[in-house]
Formats: sequence, C-alpha cells, structure tokens
Amino acid sequence: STGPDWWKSAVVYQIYPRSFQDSNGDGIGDLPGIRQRLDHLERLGVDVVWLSPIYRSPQADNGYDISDYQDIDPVFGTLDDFDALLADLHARGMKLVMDLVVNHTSDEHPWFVESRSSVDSPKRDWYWWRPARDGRDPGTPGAEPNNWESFFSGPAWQLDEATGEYYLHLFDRKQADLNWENPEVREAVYAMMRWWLDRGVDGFRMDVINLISKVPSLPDAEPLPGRALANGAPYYTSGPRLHEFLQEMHREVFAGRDGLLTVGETPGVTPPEAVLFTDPARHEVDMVFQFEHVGLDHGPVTKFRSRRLEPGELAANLTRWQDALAETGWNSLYLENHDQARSVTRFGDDRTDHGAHWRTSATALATMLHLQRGTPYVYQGQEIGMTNAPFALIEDFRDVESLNFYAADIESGSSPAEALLGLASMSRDNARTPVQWDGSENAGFTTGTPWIAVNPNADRITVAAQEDDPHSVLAYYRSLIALRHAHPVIADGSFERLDAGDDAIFAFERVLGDDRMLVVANLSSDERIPRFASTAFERWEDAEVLLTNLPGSEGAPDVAAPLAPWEAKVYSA
Ligand code: TEU
Ligand code: CA
Repeated sequence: STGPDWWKSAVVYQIYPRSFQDSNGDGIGDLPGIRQRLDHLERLGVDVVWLSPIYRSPQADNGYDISDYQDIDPVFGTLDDFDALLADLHARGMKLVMDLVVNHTSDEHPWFVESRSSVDSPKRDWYWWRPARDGRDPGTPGAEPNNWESFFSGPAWQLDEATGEYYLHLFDRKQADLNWENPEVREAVYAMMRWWLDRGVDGFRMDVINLISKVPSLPDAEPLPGRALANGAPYYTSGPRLHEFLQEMHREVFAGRDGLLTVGETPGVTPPEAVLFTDPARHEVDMVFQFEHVGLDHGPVTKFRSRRLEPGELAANLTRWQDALAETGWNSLYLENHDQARSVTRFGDDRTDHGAHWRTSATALATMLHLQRGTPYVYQGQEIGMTNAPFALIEDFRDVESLNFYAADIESGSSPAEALLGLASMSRDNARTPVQWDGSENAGFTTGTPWIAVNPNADRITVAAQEDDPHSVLAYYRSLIALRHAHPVIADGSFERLDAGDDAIFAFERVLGDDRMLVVANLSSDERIPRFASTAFERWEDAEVLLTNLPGSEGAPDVAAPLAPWEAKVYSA
C-alpha cells in the first residue's frame, strides 16, 4: 500500500552482502553479486531490501566497524556499483534500506584518529576517553575506568598508549563508542544520513540505536557473582537522552521526506519502551527489533550456554509483544538475522533422523511469524530453510564474538569441547555461511574459496532445487508474501490469540471489519489436538482453508481436526 504507513503491508529481505553472492572470485560476496540475484528477490515478492553494512571498513566485525560512512568498501565494490544496485531495485519496485552504525565507528575512522591524537584534539570529546581508575597505573589489570564488560568478552575499555587514557568500546576494541552528548557528533551523523537519503536510499536499520545515550558519569555496574566484570547495560541501554536524540534525528533527517522505513535495533528493549519508540505521534522510528524471543534460550551468564525451548515458550513471548503494541506502535517480526542461529534448527526441527520435520517446521514458523501484526523480515537463506552450520573445529569459525568467547571460555576452565558446544548452537556464524544457490561448486556462491565454509547440506538445500517445486519452503514463502499483499487484514487487522487447549498450538485470529483470518500452527514435533472454546469453534466451523503447509490437507477445513507435527493452517471467513 502507499501512504505514510506503507511499510505495514511490506516484507523486508535482509542481505548480508559478504555471504550473498560473490561476483569476482575472491570468495566474498559483493554488490555486483547482489545485482545478479535480483530475479530471486522479485519472484519472492519482497518489497524492501535491507543491506548489512557495505561502507569502507577494516572488517573487524564484518563491516559494523566503519572507517568511512560515505564510501563503499572495495571488497564490496564502488559507489557506482551501489548506485547501479539502487537503480535496479527501484526499477523492479523494491526499496533499499541501509544499515546505520552510529553507536560507534572504527578506530580507523578519521574522527577517531584525530580524537586519539592528543588530549587537546578538537575531536577528543567525540568519543568516551577516561583516565585509569583512582590514579592506578594505566594498563594494569583492574585499572580500567569502570567494570563494564564488552559484548564481545573482556573489558569494554582499551588503553591508548599515545595519551595513556582509555576509550570505551561496548563491542570490539576496533569499535570505539561515539559520544552523542557532543552536538557536533550528532550533526555529523545527521549530515551523513541526509547524504544517503539524497542519493536515493529509502531508510535505515539503526544498529544498537538504544545504546547511544550513556549515563555520562559511566558508573560501575553490579558485578556478576564471582566475576570482576559487570553488565553495564543499565547505564547505556535506553539512556537519559535517548528519546531526545531520536526525536532530534527525526527533525534533522526524516521530517518532510516520504516513503521511508526506519527500524531501530534495540537489544534489551521492553514492551513499554517499544511503544514509546514506535508511537507515530512521537516521531522517533517506525518500528524496533525487540530481543526477548531470541533471548529465551540464552543461559543466565552467557548466551552460549543455551537450552532448547519447550513447545509454547516462543508463542507465549510473541503474543506478549502482539498484545503490548496492539493499540500504539508497531512490531517488526523476525526469527533470524546475521546475529542469530538459523530458526529451523533453533526453534524448528531439522534433525534428519527424526523424520521429515525440516520442511514443515520451517514453513510452520514462517506462517506464525508472517501472519502476526507487524512487518516481517526474511533473512537471506531463511526462505529456503537453511540450517545451522555443522562446524566442529574452532578453525571453522570467523566471527570475532565467537573467537573471543572461545578464548575466554577456555581461559576460565572450560574444555574445548564444551566451548565448541556453545558455539555450535549460538555462534553468529551459523547464519553467515554462504547462500546455497545451486548444486555447483560452493553452492554457486563463488568460483573461488569462500571466506567461510559452505554448509555441506548444500547438496540438498538450494534455491535451484526449490525454485519450481510447488511444495518447497521457497514456494511457501512466496505464497505467504503474496497473501499479505492480497489481504489487508494481515497488515491492518487486530490480533487475538485463541486458547487451543495446548500451549504448543499457536492459534490466533486477525480481524479487520468483516474480514477475518484464523492461523493455527502446531509448533511441536508431535501430533496435537486443538480444543477451542465452542464460541471460537462455531465462528470457524465452515471456514475456507487459504493456505496450509501440508499439501493435501486443504480439503479438510475442520478446525478441530488433529494437527500433524508442525502442521500450519490459515483459514479465512
Ligand atoms: O548487534 C547488536 C547486538 O546486541 C547483538 O545482536 C549482538 O550481535 C549480540 O548481542 C552479541 O551477542 C549489532 C549488529 O547486528 C552486530 O552484527 C554487530 O556486531 C553489533 O551491533 C555491533 O555493531
Ligand atoms: Ca567478491
């Protein structure tokens, strides 16, 4: 649809360029490679492409460490390649959303190079510089200015020998946090954003945007039991000036421009905060990525000591978010991205020795996600049911977070096998293996040596194998996306979960005027029998089946019939 809320009926496809398509045989995906694959996106039917960062970068965190916001990294191509991609997408009726990484820059960004050059630098205050704690010797253990732990293990502070002071980095030491308290920083960021919008891009996905406002005194946090380092999140998540900064950004960058999409990545966000971010009257962002559902299986101290969810846990959490944003605000709907394990492995069932649940669980998860109220995101490869990587050696991993965790875990006494077990389920590299296009060498991703290994199940799971198979995961995604475009109730209708007498059955009703839709999905690997209240049952008794992931069951529109493992049905009335 058009209008200011056009993104409510849109589907966004995330490209992680490094792993999408290589065009020149260097083993790394690039912009010309993306241009070769636009038929796939057009046939899928997505409306928007979100590109993970392609800016000039030392690639310490695969581009989330930017050294020039207004140039393309040579590994991905040139500004001309970028303009050509943007023009191609627009010609096919798709929009392009850029990743905006402005909580931090690379330590090789000219701003930081200048800032670190002396305590008197005019850009000194653009970053968070602090002397060693209590006059201790800089560089000695515990002398860091506070006790915060980095997201990527170890202290969130790096000593700079030149001036003997430390700078703050919530992520890698090559990702120095910008000081948003300084108005010059904010003006420089807004000018850069306007430059991209003037070039024609259609919005931004804002990396960790709820971390940009810190409590300026940067106080020590409560240490975890038995550990020296602490989680500083209370002092940098949704900080004191966050909403002020977002509203200022909106005024300075977005006001008066139409057709854009803005989505904030907001780890740790609560439902009431999400309402504030996405209330249209407040002029902050259109939607946010919440993290609760992708944190349910994390261990208490580290995400890498994870557990398998019980059937029902995922649906209960997603329902909580549907209800919280029902009146005001808007949800983004995702199970995967470049930071998360593959959903069919994590939330579905891809064990081949357990029967054929790979296809049904991938499509059942897609059904319940895409038909909730909100804007769905498809992460590259999700549309063909790509799975976690079977990496068994530390040498297989590439991600800085994984490599740092492994080293820290071994140092704290874990065996290599224990550390690898953590990586196997939760490493971000699970989502970063190359897209499996076809049965040729390296799955058609590259003619060279891929920067990270191709999943060996590329002999089975590829775009080519599913392209013309009407029962494939890919065909099902196309149907779901087409359904959204055809039925306004999916974008605009209300959401109500129905009690099906079994937590593993995620059943919900969508209503818009006289249009009604019922979604029933068995999110478990066992047969389940729905037991609806008689009122619900009567409403849906004679309904028509619009879509099912079990070919052949279309003709049985009985909402009380037993559901096969991972069976999903969509009814309309
Ligand atoms: O991620 C921020 C974030 O909080 C996580 O998803 C992060 O990957 C996870 O907590 C680590 O356990 C964003 C980007 O999506 C991620 O790729 C970057 O590494 C990070 O910011 C820093 O820019
Ligand atoms: Ca390349």
